[in-house]
Amino acid sequence: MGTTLITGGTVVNATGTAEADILIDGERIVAVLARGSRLLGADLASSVDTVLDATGKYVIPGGIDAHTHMQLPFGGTNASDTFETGTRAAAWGGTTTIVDFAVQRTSERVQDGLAAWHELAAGNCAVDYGFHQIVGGVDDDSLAALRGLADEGISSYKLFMAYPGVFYSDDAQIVKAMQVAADTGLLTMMHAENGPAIDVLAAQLVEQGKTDPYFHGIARAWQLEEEATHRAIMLADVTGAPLYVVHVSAKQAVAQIATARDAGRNVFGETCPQYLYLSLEEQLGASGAEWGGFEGAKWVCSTPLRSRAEGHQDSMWQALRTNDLQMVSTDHCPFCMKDQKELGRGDFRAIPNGIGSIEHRMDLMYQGVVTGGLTLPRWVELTATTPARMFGMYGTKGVLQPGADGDVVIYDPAGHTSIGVDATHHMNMDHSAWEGFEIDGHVDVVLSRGRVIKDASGYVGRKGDGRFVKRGLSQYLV
Ligand code: DUC
Ligand code: ZN
Ligand code: ZN
Repeated sequence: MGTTLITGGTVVNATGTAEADILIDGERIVAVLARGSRLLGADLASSVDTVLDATGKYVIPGGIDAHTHMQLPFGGTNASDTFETGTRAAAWGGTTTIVDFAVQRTSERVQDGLAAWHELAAGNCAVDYGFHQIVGGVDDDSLAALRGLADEGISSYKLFMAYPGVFYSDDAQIVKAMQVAADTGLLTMMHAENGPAIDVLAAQLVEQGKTDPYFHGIARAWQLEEEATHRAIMLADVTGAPLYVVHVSAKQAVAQIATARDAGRNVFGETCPQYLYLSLEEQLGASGAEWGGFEGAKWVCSTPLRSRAEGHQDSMWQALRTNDLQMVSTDHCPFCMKDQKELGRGDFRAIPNGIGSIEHRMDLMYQGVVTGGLTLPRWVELTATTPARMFGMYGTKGVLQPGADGDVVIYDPAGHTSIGVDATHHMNMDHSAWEGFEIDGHVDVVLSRGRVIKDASGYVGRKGDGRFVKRGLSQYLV
């Protein structure tokens, strides 16, 4: 692998920008050298093994997508990206670390779920990967297993207030799990939607013949996200556990998080590109058919897309600016239309929930910079630095500094990216929720631990390049 000099670019960290060159030796960054420094110049460029010219481009830490679901079992099928295909798509899109969710369901053992996830990922990933643990069945056995998770480098776990009978935890189970988290330093990630109420509303809609995908979003009303978010915050408060609310989509849920933070509570929230860009209205208007027809299944995810007229998307952008929300992950959970989403033809409840975006997150969020809503450092903070801090990887990941892994993206602001199946994306999906998006900016070169894995010729890495990241505790614990 040798030494690499990335020269001529604008280095962007969460702390600011600098005209600087980056020297990588083996897998690690060894120097970030202000341009004009006497250490630089012809000598250094001629003595390294590889020089990458980043003139006119941004040099940023590799993206960290802290919410992905490769092969997630859901609704009788599995998410369509394997660790091989999904992490390769990540590499194409400038994401060099993912944190995926190992799965435990009622009556299964956490240790077995985690071991199965290690087996699925090991030797198959194009980029580095870590795991959170889904705990879908809180009982004495899983609570005991939670206590050992941090030692295995799994410093966060997810509970669901939705999906009764599958992943759902009731309030008593949530309190017990949060007490363990408060004791051990685990970060509780919460799917905050009132599942029992949703299931009643969904059944009533289907009984009325309202079976199209559009009604998925109607059943999952914002009130049920707001209520669950508030309840999660209060349960976290009473147990002393820090809380991270995943895939926030309702402006009222953001307000709950903001109020909690203003009151000094250790509460955090992420949103996803789909809640910034896509809406119920598009889902409705997708095909011209009444209620949008089955085409709308492409946009079925949970939490659901929300009404643009109600201002949820604007509220997400604002919250990212004001730090009421701290991160953007994808919740990458792809399903094909054929044989997968189609399971829910005639009953939206059977449509597997999820959108695939792992390849597009860095580009989509760069649009925030293009439109002036985000600064360059905030772009990096939302997509790499805070994920590293939040999930115990900062220092080696999420920042360009000596000692950090050589996870680096050269991003061309003058480039252009066309998104979607027709533009040949690399996710294992037969459609795209993002078809037709035209993006200013382009991921030119991607390095993972010092090795170029994507350049102008395309993906040049290998399956198995990615390593398991044993994560430490969140930096946001107090
Ligand atoms: N929640 C997720 O985080 N991902 C997929 C489905 C869901 O409900
Ligand atoms: Zn969820
Ligand atoms: Zn998810």
